[in-house]
Amino acid sequence: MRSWPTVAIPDVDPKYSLPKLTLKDTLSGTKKALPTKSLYRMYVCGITPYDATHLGHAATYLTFDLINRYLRATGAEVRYVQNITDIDDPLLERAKRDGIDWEDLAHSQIELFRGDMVNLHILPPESYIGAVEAIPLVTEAVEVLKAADTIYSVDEDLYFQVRSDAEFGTRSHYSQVEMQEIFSQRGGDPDRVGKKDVLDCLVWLAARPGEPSWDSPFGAGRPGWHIECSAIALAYLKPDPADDYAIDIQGGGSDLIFPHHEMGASQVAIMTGKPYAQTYVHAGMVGLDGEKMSKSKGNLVFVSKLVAAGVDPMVIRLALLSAAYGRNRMWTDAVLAEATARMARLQSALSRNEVAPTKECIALIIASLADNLDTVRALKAIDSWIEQTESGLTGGSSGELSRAIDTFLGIAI
Ligand code: 5CA
Ligand code: ZN
Repeated sequence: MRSWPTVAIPDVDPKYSLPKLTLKDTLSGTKKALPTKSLYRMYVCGITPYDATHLGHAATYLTFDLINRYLRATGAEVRYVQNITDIDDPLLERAKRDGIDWEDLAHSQIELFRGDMVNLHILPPESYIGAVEAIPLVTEAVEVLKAADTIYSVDEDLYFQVRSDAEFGTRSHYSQVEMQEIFSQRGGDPDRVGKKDVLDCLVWLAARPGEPSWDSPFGAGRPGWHIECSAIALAYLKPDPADDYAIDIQGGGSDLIFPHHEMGASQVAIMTGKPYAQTYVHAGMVGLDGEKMSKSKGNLVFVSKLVAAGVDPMVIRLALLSAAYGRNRMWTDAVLAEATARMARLQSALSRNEVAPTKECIALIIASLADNLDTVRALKAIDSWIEQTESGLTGGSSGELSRAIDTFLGIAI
């Protein structure tokens, strides 16, 4: 699938040293430093193309954009892969509900998403891969799992035996009862008769009447959800045999911790013999009016609607940066109003002939981001600099600060 155009990133002045990036790791529950490397491999779960792009999606991709920007600023290369779940039950259900062709729905939503990503200055993935185009990779991955004796069939459908991975369940930290509950809420089928373990997940769904299907060595059908991401990640990130992990960063929103990322990590562990990721990063959920923003609740605020209403995408970005990425938070009119005011003050301060010293502010932005993407602290540093400038302090370089804000926070002023 075509990715979207890239955004220029200003270089970092070598006088600023960049500490190692630490990120909260879902598996260990602690902050963990990424090792210094010249190439990082990052996989982030992409959209299921309907109801794109709501502010929850935007917040999640912005989180990984900050990681991408920081690692690139260290001089490293970031091999970034994202998928599109362009065939799955929820997409088919939505297309049916709205009386449109599922492929038309997917294509129009992917196009909308691309435009939103460009507007928000989110760096594109190197590989942007749809589930449909990845079907041969999925069937190859299923063959590998089959050879490892971890696949069985129920009628014509193929299941992955999750307990074949001794570490299954250790990454998401839920009890068996919780896992079963969440599994059934998020597309799983714990009650299917014939399964060996209630949590075993579908990797190949045999063709159903009236639904799209593709030929495969296992008969006509379509991919299961979790294997889609494991297969795409391994094929496009190409793990380095010298690494102790298949990839460096695996990410998405916290709604994917279980079952999606647990199942995927188990599949990758079987396929590679290694733990999936060095760090598992999850962005918190963005909600509206006290509720998680979700397609099923229908309480969505869309990036494209805000932009069409005249909101500057950089203000949306600033608003999303104003809270800690890992926490669940609400989108309110006040959040947007605060970001609009902050942006106006920042623009006005940066346009002065004389500005307060900028070096310390830039160093603070860098140190804050290195510390688990602490954007709240980074924005506080910018606010203090604005106050100093407004109070008449001089000696700084507005060009240097605006470039650093662009490089690290992705906000072009
Ligand atoms: N296609 C799958 C992943 S393989 C999927 O979850 N698609 S999605 O369209 O539902 O979500 C796309 C991304 O946005 C995922 O990383 C998901 O975790 C994240 N996301 C969904 N809703 C929210 C929300 N309310 N707040 C923050 N992130 C969200
Ligand atoms: Zn995924």
